[in-house]
Order: sequence, then structure tokens, then C-alpha cells
Amino acid sequence: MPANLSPEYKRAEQAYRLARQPREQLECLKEMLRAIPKHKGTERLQADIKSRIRELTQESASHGKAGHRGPSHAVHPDGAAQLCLIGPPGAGKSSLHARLTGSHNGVGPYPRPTRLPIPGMLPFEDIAFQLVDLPPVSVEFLQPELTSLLRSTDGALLVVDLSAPDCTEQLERILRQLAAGKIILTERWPATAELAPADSFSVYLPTLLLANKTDLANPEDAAVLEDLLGVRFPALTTSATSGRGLAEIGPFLFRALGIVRVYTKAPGKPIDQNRPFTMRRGDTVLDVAMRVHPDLASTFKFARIWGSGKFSGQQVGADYPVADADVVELHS
Ligand SMILES: Nc1nc2c(ncn2[C@@H]2O[C@H](COP(=O)(O)OP(=O)(O)OP(=O)(O)O)[C@@H](O)[C@H]2O)c(=O)[nH]1
Ligand SMILES: [Mg+2]
Repeated sequence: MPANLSPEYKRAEQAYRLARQPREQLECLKEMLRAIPKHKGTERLQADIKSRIRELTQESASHGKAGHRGPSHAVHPDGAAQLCLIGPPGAGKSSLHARLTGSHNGVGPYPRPTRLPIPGMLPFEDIAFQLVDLPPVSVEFLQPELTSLLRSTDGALLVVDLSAPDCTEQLERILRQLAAGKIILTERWPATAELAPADSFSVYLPTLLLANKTDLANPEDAAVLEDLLGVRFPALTTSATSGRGLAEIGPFLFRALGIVRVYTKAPGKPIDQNRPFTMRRGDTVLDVAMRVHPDLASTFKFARIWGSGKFSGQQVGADYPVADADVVELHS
């Protein structure tokens, strides 16, 4: 990254990183382009910004056309986290999605290639993760809409067909293609490490490898596959047919994402046992207040906590970090 970027540029870039809505991102990118010092040292960066602007503009044009009811790729995030199923054609993404979420995706006498993102919920204990089934990453290109979705999602389930003789090549091709779209699959999950982006457009996507169709292959091939890749993604051996490995996905996601369930309780009322707020490790009582309602956060005075770290009902301040299964009573 060129060193002599102006504070205006850096502010716009910071805003871009935080923006989740395409329209907001587009505004920030335009601001970045205005603010960037125009000289040889920033040419690559200027080109990157322009191509991101092009992608986002094409996307909003294809969504916004009058009378155009084209396929929508937008998936509203839901649950404790959003995970996308990615992989080569026919690896078993939809079959896994069907079993994990009960979506009936692609279930039928003939395999049906997936054309659009399809959300579903994977239950785990008293919470659920959103799993999004995606069209395959195909040979020629990655649809810009999918790139967009992958840029804002929480993690990837990378599905490969372990029984396919060329599964290693398929996988390498996918990694290359995603990298060309500035999406870098990483073995590091948020709970273990925060990664600084290589540049303002690259995103790191925490990835769990699902070596699927183990009913047709030797389960030990998974180790071979990982070695060949040279990237040690955490991996599970699965079979959408026999169900092998599927029960391990929820617990893995819970741990790797650092999910912390918090149950809230209004003063003088019983605990709301039904719907925990799903926070992340390191989040504080104030973050919980924010999630319940922004007004509660701005008028926050203190909280009482029942749970792991504290005695029953002990009073804590805004920056107290919550732990899994804590009960929080917010006072404002
Ligand atoms: N034996 C076996 N067959 C599987 C398994 N998972 C999927 N299949 C079969 O593989 C074929 C393709 O499965 P899909 O789930 O449609 O694969 P996909 O990755 O969604 O395919 P695209 O949407 O085209 O990318 C289907 O005939 C499935 O029945 C598995 O674990 N074992
Ligand atoms: Mg499919």
C-alpha cells in the first residue's frame, strides 16, 4: 500500500471497510477515488477501486432495473452467524444443505445444479447458524453477486468431493479464482486470530473444509488432500448420504466463531430462556445492551450478572466481558 495517502483517503477507506450495504460501499469507494493522490505510486490502487466500483454498479443495475425481476442474490443474514457453502459443481453442497437445514435442496431423482443462493438454518443447541447454499464456483468466472455475498459473510464451508480423482486440482482452481476476486480463504477463525487485510479490497474468509462423499472414498484421503493443498484448513470428513461428520459442524462453528450466548432478564421479571442473544467472545455488557436496543446502551447505568464468572446477581459495569450462558439484567 502506498505510504503517502491522505487522511481523507484513509477515513474513506475506513468507512468502506465498515460498510455492509452495497450502496454505502459505493459511496465510500467514490470518495476514496476522489481523495486518492493521483500519481504513479497509486495507479494499482486506483485501478482496484475502479474495478470494485464497476462490480457494485453492475450489481445494483441488475437489481434495480424497472420491471426486471431477475434472480436476487441478496441473502438477509440471520441467526448466530452466516456461513456459505462453496465448492466445485456436484461436490454435494446442496445435499449437505438439505440434510443440515431440512431445506430439501436439490433432492430428487436427478441432481439439480444450484443457480441461486438459498438460505437455511442449521440448529445447534438453542441457537442456529444460517447456511447459504450457493451455485458452484465454475471454471470461467465467479459471479459478481456471489463475490459480494462472500465478502460480507462470516465464514465458508468449502465442500470437495473426496471421491473425485481430480479433487485437489478442483480445489486449487477454486482458491485461485476466489483470490482473483480478492477473497482469501483462511484457516484462521475469528476466535483464534484477527488478520489485518493484505490491502483494502482483500477479505479473509475463515474456512472449514468438508471432505464430502467419504462413503465413496477412503476417509484418509482427507489428510492427503490437506497436505497437497499446503493450506491446513480445519477439516471434517463428511457424507451427505450416510450422515457422517454432520453432527460435528455445529459444535465446530460455535467454538471457532467464539459464540457466547447471553440470556437477558428485565428487572423483577423471569429470565428469557427462549431466545439467547448470540454475542462473540470479548463482547461486553454494553454490547449486549446495544443489541437489545440502542436506547438501552445510551442510557446504560449498570447490569447484574448471574453466571460463570460472578456471584449471583453481582453488579457489573459497561465493560464487563460476558461469558457463555450468562444471564444479564440491564439497568438504565
Ligand atoms: N455417495 C454420495 N453421493 C453424494 C454425497 N453428497 C452428494 N452426493 C450426490 O452427488 C450429486 C451432486 O450433489 P449436489 O448436492 O447436487 O451437489 P452440489 O455441490 O450442490 O452441485 P452444484 O449445485 O451443481 O454445484 C447428487 O447426485 C448427490 O446425490 C455423498 O456424501 N455421498
Ligand atoms: Mg447445489
